[in-house]
Amino acid sequence: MEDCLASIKDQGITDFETVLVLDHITEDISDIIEKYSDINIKKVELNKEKIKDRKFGSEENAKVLKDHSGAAAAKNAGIEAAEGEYIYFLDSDDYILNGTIPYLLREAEEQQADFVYGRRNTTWNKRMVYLAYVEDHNDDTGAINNDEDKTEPENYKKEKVEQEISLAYPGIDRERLRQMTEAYYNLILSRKGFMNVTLTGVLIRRSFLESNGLRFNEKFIFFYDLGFMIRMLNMAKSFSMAEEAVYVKRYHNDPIHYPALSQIKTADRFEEYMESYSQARKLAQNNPVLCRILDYKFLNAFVKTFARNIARDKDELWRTERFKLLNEAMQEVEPSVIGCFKGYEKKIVKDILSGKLNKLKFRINFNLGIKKLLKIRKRWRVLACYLYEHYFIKLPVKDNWVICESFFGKSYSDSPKYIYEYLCKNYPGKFKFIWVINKRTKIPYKPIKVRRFSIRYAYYLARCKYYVFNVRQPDWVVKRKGNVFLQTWHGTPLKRLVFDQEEVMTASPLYKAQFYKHSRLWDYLVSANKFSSEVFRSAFLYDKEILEYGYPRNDLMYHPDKDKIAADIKRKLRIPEGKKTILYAPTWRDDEYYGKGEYKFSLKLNLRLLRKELGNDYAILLRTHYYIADKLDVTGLEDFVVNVSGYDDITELYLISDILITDYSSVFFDYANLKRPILFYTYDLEKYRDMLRGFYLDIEKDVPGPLLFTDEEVVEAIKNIDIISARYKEKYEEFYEKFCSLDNGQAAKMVARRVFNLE
Ligand code: C2G
Repeated sequence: MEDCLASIKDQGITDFETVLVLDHITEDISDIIEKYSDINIKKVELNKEKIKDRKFGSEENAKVLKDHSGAAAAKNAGIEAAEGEYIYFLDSDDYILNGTIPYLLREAEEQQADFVYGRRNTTWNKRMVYLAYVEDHNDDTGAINNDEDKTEPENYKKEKVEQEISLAYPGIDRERLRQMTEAYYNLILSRKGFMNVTLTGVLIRRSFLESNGLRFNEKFIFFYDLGFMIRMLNMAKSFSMAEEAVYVKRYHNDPIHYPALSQIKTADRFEEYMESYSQARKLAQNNPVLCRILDYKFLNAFVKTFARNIARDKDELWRTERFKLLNEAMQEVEPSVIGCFKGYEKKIVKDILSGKLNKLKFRINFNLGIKKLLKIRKRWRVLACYLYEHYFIKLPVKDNWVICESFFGKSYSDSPKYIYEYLCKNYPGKFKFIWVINKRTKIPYKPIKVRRFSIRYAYYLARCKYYVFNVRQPDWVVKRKGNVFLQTWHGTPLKRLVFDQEEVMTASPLYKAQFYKHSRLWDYLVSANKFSSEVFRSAFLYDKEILEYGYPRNDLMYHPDKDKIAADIKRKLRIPEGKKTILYAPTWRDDEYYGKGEYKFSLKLNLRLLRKELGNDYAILLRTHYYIADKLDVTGLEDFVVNVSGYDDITELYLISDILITDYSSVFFDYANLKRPILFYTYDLEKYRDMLRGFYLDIEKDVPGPLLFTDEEVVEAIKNIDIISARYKEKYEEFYEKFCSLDNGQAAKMVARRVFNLE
């Protein structure tokens, strides 16, 4: 709600009121109201008595929405309370771009319009991130996921719209006809074809609402604004669009706790949809343009969603009552709208029209099959998943098969590596191991190697009893009887995780929902310290067993021969003898990505300066996070910088480093086991902490080294590293005690024994 109110505050207008309708909320929001006192807030609380009589349509809806009056009632109460000349509805989880209201107002005044609508963009980002995006891209609409698709629908030309308007408004004068045609045409075009006839982003003249007695139908929960919109469109003498006004609609990326209305899944959404559609259709009867808009919307919902439900043999209702409902509604549809659809879609509409259920089912299934085949041709992973779901899953689970995966098969590393090596060494022959690895890597003890998403990968996922993963498993993996899933995770968290993050800004808005689903499969979760255990419980909503024994991946740092091992690694990496090494291992940035799991990274550390100042004594090991797709160019610096981004195991790199530089990566929790100096190069601290992620620690107070913001500070710190170590001695010890004291070289053993039931 803060984002919403802040966006109102930034509109640059003064003569307005904010009617805040509270639908039986339980939180105390007095602080927020006080903070935004200058936007003239008028609180309206919905009637507690009325809620008892609230009808939800079904028991299921009642479960979801109990204790609320619903969005329709809230909006109606808002209208009653509003005193201004215009009304603009803004849902408390959405916000508007700066200047939106003034743009709409200007348009309404200039056109003497009954209502004016703007554009609507959808996003899952919070406002500051969105605005930063808008600024960065020099794009005044911030068109992330823009709803718009300005292609002229075939079969629906401007002349046709004009013709129909003159039918709907007999006697309309030429100028008005031109205006209306423009308005309708824009409405149709600017909303993804005819799709989104919705109230969001519309400024309405209040006298227009009042004189027509327009209110929302409180019986509806999800599709309450359709009838309202249709009546508005039908009754308006003129309406128009303000291009620059942008309503930003936010999807919720925590649909588990806070689903948006559109994300609530209840069984009878369909019935409500149909009822709301047919009511709206009746209201639009005399207006052919509106009928077409509605019909198009309906057909689209049918071909995109409903048709599939009929074909899936899951719910009998779809083939009986719902099929009948669809058949009846389809009879009313304007034949020329059906003409807007092509090929397969047109055919299934005709099947419904003629009531041929079996033919329809066959056609849909056939089409889905073809689509899958085409996908398989393009991507093997679809085939792998298909085989997993249909065949491999039917083969028996093998009791001694273990599948290990670290960082999505990008390396042989991390805790799975150390648990695996412990098992191989101490229980030879007891297990058969499968390692997921996407490159040619030598792995000791000769496991079976498979590539992630290959057919063999799917095969072993289905057949292994044990899973040892340090990241999440693919979405399609299910838990089979007997499966034991050991999730080692990959770091003590500084950055907030999943459900502890206010908003997730990764590439997928469904992140929280997916994470929830995936983590339900885990049986054991490894944690390096008490702090992590507590975080994992809240961030992952994890309630099964936690193995709090330290990190298996840190065992190496307690190896009796660690100095000899380090010398070998240093030689292997050709680091000149006598030179000290600095490991620079930054993390990734949530908002800088090419696509899912592929992130950008621009190096902010001035390596040339570092070489000039420190080149005689030091070499730099440059290590990007495993998500980073960019290959950093170090040409010309080969004598000073070794790019170790492709090196498998970062623990081995810790061993050979005299100093660690990082930013917000969890690497410092592990590195602290060595008690060597750590520097934090946090050039984008404010953005990262306050906008992107949020932290569990107070980084300015709790970490065992200084925060540095410029290259010069980094150079100075390295030159004075002994002074810094002395200064941080006490803090370092405290930090070690809290985060590293469980590590003692035995974690792999402890974890393995517990999970694999070993003596
Ligand atoms: N890592 C690495 N090189 C880097 C950064 C990270 O090898 N330059 C490895 C380390 O093992 C590190 C792990 O990846 O511990 C996780 O990296 P983070 O930077 O902490 O980021 P993230 O993958 O988002 O994990 O609970 C921990 C969090 O999940 C963070």
